[in-house]
Amino acid sequence: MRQVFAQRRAQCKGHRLIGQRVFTTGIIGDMHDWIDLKKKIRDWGRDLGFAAVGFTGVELGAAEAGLLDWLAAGCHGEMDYMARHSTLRARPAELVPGAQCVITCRMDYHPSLPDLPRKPTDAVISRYARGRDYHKLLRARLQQLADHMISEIGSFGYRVFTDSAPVMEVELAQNAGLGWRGKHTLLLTREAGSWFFLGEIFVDLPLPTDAPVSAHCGDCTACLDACPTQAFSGPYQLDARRCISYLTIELKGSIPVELRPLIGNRIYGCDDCQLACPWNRFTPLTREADFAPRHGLDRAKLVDLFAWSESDFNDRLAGSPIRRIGHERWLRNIAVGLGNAPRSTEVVATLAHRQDDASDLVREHVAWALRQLQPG
Ligand code: B12
Ligand code: SF4
Repeated sequence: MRQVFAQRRAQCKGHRLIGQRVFTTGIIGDMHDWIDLKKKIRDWGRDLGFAAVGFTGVELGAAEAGLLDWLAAGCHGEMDYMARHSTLRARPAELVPGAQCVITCRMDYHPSLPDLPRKPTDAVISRYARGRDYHKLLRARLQQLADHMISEIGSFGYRVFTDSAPVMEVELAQNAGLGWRGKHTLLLTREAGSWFFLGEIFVDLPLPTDAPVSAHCGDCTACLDACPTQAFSGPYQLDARRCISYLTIELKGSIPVELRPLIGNRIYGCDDCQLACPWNRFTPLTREADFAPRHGLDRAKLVDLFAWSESDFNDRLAGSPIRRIGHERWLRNIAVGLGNAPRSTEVVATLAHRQDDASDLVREHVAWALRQLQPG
């Protein structure tokens, strides 16, 4: 096989340098070789923990108009990185010149432990963030998949991504037949709902592409109806500025006062639209031990997490995606949760302990929470 692909590469029309890697273009190959390679990539992908692997071209068509409309309406809020490379995001061939195919991979993260019933004084952290940061894990696995390909066919041009570059991951995965887009905008599959991450390898190989699958949402609007902050302006249209995931993770400053009561006890991300989706009732559990909840993050109490010092936060959340928001925003989010909890001596005393915090942001949210808890 290596020899066959070496001959193919000898037929190359040109090459281009991307990072440290030579990107070859115009490889002419026998379709059977590519089909055979594609099957092997799927098998290696499965062995590496990817529940599904799909192949698509580099054209995103109408997605660019959808993205530009979304940005023009300001739905990205403070996520400047979304606006920064807007057209590049919708044009994979410009992001990685020479790329001919995108190999898109799904890794399931649904935790193996069932969720305990949560009280309003408990902290709710979204499922994807309770274990190890998926960015590093997925990236390493995608690299391993690329390494398998190199051992099989020799060097070729590629780049791996997961949530790390201007890439429209859901759109690519949808085009590659990994699932259909739910009305909550996430990718959905019959067998795994939406509890998974996506990652890609852009390659300069003319691998045959897969066909998209049909959508199976029908008239259901459970995800749209379940959103605590009414963040959907319609099916497939999310105003991120109202989404709890944005408010607790991406937003750096003060959380809009009118949205605070709607956030409840969700202190990092939000799973409600996914929890409401009927397709998520039958999802397989993750095979990755690294995604298992750490430090009891699936059952922690707000008052306990609010007591963490900055060094507790940094030590306990080393390797967790939560660490990137920093201790200040962590306290901001928990203060909102405490302000939404039922009044009790413990909750008031816990908040009062931080009413003179060095951070303006924390002080302001603590003062709001204490006002919320005033009797009468
Ligand atoms: C920015 C971002 C966010 C933002 C905005 C989310 C959003 N929906 O745009 C915020 C911070 C809110 C967010 C939240 C979450 N995110 Co996020 N996020 C991203 C990111 C970085 C970019 C998404 C993007 O391009 N948005 C821009 C808008 C324009 O895109 P869009 O919604 O896809 O818009 C299209 C549709 O509206 C469509 N459209 C318009 N009208 C119509 C009509 C029809 C009929 C159809 C079919 C389509 C359609 O056209 C638009 C353009 O194509 C991706 C990673 C990546 N690089 O792709 C992860 C990603 C989408 N997020 C992910 C996750 C897990 C989440 C959360 C579940 C995390 C959590 N538990 O808190 C929540 C879910 C919230 C939700 N319902 O979307 C996963 C989703 C995996 C999956 N199963 O799909 C991704 C892919 C990250 C990853 N690598 O795994 N996220
Ligand atoms: S993640 Fe939560 S807040 Fe965001 S759209 Fe879904 S249900 Fe609404």
